[in-house]
Amino acid sequence: MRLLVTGGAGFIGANFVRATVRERPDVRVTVLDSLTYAGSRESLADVEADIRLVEGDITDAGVVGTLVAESDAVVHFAAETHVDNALADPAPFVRSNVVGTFTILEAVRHRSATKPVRLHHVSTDEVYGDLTLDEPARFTESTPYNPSSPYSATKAASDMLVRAWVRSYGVAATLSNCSNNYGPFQHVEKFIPRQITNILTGRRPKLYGTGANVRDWIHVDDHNSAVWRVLTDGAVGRTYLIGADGERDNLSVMRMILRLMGHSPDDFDHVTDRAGHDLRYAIDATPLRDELGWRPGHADFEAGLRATIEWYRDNESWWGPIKDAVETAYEARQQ
Ligand code: NAD
Ligand code: TDX
Repeated sequence: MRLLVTGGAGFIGANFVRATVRERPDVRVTVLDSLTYAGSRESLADVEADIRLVEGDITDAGVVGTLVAESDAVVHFAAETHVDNALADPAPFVRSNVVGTFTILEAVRHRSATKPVRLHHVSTDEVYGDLTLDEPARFTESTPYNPSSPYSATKAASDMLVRAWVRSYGVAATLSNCSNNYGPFQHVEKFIPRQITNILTGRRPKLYGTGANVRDWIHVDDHNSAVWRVLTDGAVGRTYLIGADGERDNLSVMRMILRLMGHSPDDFDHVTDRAGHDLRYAIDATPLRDELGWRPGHADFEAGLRATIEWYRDNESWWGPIKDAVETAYEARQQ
């Protein structure tokens, strides 16, 4: 299989590419990534010889058309992904997430007229908006879309484009909406790596608001094994929700990080809350488990978090050069 992976130099994409090279020697991987602040060649350094890395933009119809024409399947991860950045400047989110996905869909549509191309679109549970803290409900594939932030609104728009291209043009696409990922190679702007690297650099961890907000954590390798399962066995046109029953409030995750790193449980600062901060996300992944037989391999969150802390301890050369600039930007927003 010739597989095009957009956003393969980002957090989830790089882990996906590395796992694919490791576990599927029959797959020839091409990565298309514009190497924004969130993309890093170093995340692919030890598989560089096994893949082709093309530095290019998903809104560039020329490069996208050429690469799609050379591929049997496309897994589309590329996006602007940080909610706080979207609140500060939504323009790149509209461009990359909406126009970028449109560009990929058009390339797949045109190529499919002469040769079938399979597309998998990677999306987020944030398209469903949020749940209250005290209800038992979880998101399912029939939960109405109700995005809160500029980020989730652009991801919702991209999902709608994919669904319309399936229905109107017969594009052979699947979609997945996953909960919060954690693991190695995640940018230090995100919650878990930010706190770990704050402690490692002698800064105090930062909690938005009271920390009552709940996220449904999944290890990045479990997200990626589910993406592979959907790509190989999923029904075209279907949406699969990906989650591993990992609901935890932010304060508990903060305290677990502090304990695992040998600090006292109150050794953090409360900072300005995020505007429009979604309260709770929770995924019901029953169809993925029952219909496709998928199971997560990293059900023990504490063990996964401990390994992630070790990874950041051992890989300061990967995150060290960008850490100060990220914290300076947060400080300017009093976060
Ligand atoms: P990331 O920000 O770490 O990486 C995104 C990658 O896309 C980067 O390498 C960046 O250079 C690239 N990119 C951005 N705009 C581009 C463009 N216009 N052209 C080419 N490349 C571009 O993101 P991530 O956390 O790895 O997320 C990957 C995907 O998974 C996204 O679609 C995101 O919405 C989705 N997702 C993420 C999570 C999560 O918890 N991180 C959860 C569910 C879904
Ligand atoms: O310093 C922080 N302190 C804090 O309390 C940061 C950076 C975040 N938070 C809170 C906000 C959220 O409730 O932690 C939670 C997680 O924050 P993020 O890591 O920014 O993730 P989130 O906003 O939940 O979105 C993530 O999961 C869904 C990804 O960034 C998205 O790309 C994905 O779609």
